[in-house]
Amino acid sequence: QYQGIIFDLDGVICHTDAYHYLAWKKLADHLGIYFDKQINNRLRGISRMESLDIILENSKNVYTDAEKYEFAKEKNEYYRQLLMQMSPVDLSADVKNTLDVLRKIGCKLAIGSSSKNAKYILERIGLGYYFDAVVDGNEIQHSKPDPEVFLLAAQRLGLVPSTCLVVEDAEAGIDAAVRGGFDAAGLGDARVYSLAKYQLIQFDELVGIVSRKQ
Ligand code: G16
Ligand code: MG
Repeated sequence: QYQGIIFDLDGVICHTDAYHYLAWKKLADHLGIYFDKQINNRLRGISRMESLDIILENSKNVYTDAEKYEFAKEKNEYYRQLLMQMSPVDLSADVKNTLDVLRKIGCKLAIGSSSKNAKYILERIGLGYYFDAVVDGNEIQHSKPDPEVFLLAAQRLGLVPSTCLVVEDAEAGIDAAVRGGFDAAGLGDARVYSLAKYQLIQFDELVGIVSRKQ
């Protein structure tokens, strides 16, 4: 079986992807830039500044780096206001039970997230001390599709990539996993992505997948 599982956070463990959308939408409205859910899907797993560049593709203006920094800060303030309202209720019973079962059958569990807010989110939903390793956007130089975040997570677990499974909702995240030498399971938006070895309709299907692996 897989020795370790590395989970993406936004869109996998909890639904902060919806909050990212609301916060970017508020910034885009403020700047008078068109933004919709389809554009938002391109931001999954991508860093904050890279996300901003994608949003600004629809702007006629050219902004300085200092202005872009302010916009990213503004978006993060909107986002943090939404995160403040999160509590353990925002962790579904399905996700929590599955994590507990995976741990019980001997898997090491880690988070590999591009987000600089990952530790705060984990605290809000009651998983502050739960994982064996948490690697987030504060610790990496290159965000997904670069494999850095997952390679560091595997290293922290003391495991090699071929013995770990990555669980992702973003194509960029599945690309990162495959480039790093990991098998990947796709959820939500990334479920139908061809590079995902497993397609998850429900989170608890992970238990079967992990136990079946030779
Ligand atoms: C997440 C989201 C991305 C977001 C990124 C950075 O990554 O999927 O949409 O842009 O983190 O977030 P922050 O602005 O909080 O640093 P992941 O890897 O957890 O899906
Ligand atoms: Mg994600």
